[in-house]
This record gives sequence, structure tokens and C-alpha cells, in this order.
Amino acid sequence: KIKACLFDLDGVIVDTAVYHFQAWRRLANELGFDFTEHQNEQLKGISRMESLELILNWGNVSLTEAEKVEWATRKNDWYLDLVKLMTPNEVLPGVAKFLTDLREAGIKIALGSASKNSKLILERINMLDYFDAIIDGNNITKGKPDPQVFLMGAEATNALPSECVVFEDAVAGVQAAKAGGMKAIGVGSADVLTEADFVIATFDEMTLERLNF
Ligand code: B16
Ligand code: MG
Repeated sequence: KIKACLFDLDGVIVDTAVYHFQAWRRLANELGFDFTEHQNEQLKGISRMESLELILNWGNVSLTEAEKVEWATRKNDWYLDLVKLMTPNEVLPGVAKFLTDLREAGIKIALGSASKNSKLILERINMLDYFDAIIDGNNITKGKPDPQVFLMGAEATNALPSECVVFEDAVAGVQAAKAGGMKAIGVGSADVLTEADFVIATFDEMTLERLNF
């Protein structure tokens, strides 16, 4: 019996990847190079500093540790300027309805995100109140595919891993769920999320009945 649902943020609840892309691209441009939306796919679910390392590699730019921190801070400021303009209309299709159904069924809801900005984003889209627990980049020491973020979510909602379902749009996130002994429902494309138990395109396809499989 499923007791808790653990949700990734970017790509599952809301599409902040477009804002990350704009801000990272500005950083790259200011450092004298560019990268594509296709390359941006690789940054999904990856922490801020890991993303920076990948991008600097693409541009063949080397920076000192102090410079890296400065540029990452700048990128985050640009990103937050975009996040501040977000509205509840940006919540992905079917998400609010499914979270409401979970609440009514007494199933716990937790966030499991790599982002250090998750509370701010949930506030902007008016969704903070749905969550019983928020585990994000501020709480974890190991990023996905390590299961830490989801294991902490299970613990915070008093559920065993086998009683949890994780919703993820990133390959590394599905791997993290599986490494933690949890069920994983992919959000996106079945061709990409091959390790998920099953994949939904959007939450319009998701029901309480489909949780217990
Ligand atoms: P921040 P998720 C991830 O969110 C994003 O997918 C990833 O692109 C980003 O680098 C990471 O959060 C860290 O975000 O810079 O806000 O701390 O998919 O794990 O919800
Ligand atoms: Mg994601």
C-alpha cells in the first residue's frame, strides 16, 4: 500500500528548465561561448555546481574555485529574477488535481529536488501548502542518482521506501528512486525514462488507482 508520493520539482511540478537555460546561456555568452537547448537537457536534475562544471567544459573555459562561486552566484541571481515572475498558471497540467486527490486520500506528499530554490518556487506557484515535507538541495550531501534525497523524503513522511512512489522527469532521478528501493513513475518520454516502472506524459494521465501497481 502506498503511503507517500515523492515529487521532483523541475520538469514534474513546473518547467523551470527554461529559466535555468536562459540564465546559464547568459553566463556562457558573457564568458564568450554558447550552448544549445539539446545540451541543456544534460543539466536536468544535476546540481548548480555540477551544471557549471559541465558548461565550462563545453566552452573550454577554466576558472579558479573562487571565480566559479562568483559565476554560479551571478547565474542564480539571473535565474531568480525569472523565478520571481512565475505565476500559478505555470504548474504543469493535472498536477494540482492529482495533489488534491492525494491529500484527500491521506497519502503524504514530499518534494525531492536538487534545487536550493525550491521553497521560493513553490511559493511563487502557490503550492507550498500541499507538501508535508520538503527535501531539496539545502538538505542533501549527495545528488541524484544517489537515493539520499528520496530516502530522506520517505523518512520525513514516516513511510518505508517500499511504500513510496517517486515521480521524476530525469534519468538520474529515476535511478535514485530505484536505488532507494522505491517505485518510480517517469514524467515525460518512455524512450528516455526506460528504467521507470511506467511513464506518463502529463499528470492528466495519473489517478490514485494507478499508484498501487
Ligand atoms: P538550483 P530538480 C534541479 O531541479 C534542476 O533540474 C537542475 O537543472 C538544477 O541545476 C538543480 O535543480 C539545482 O537548482 O540552482 O535552483 O539550486 O529537477 O531536482 O527539481
Ligand atoms: Mg527534474
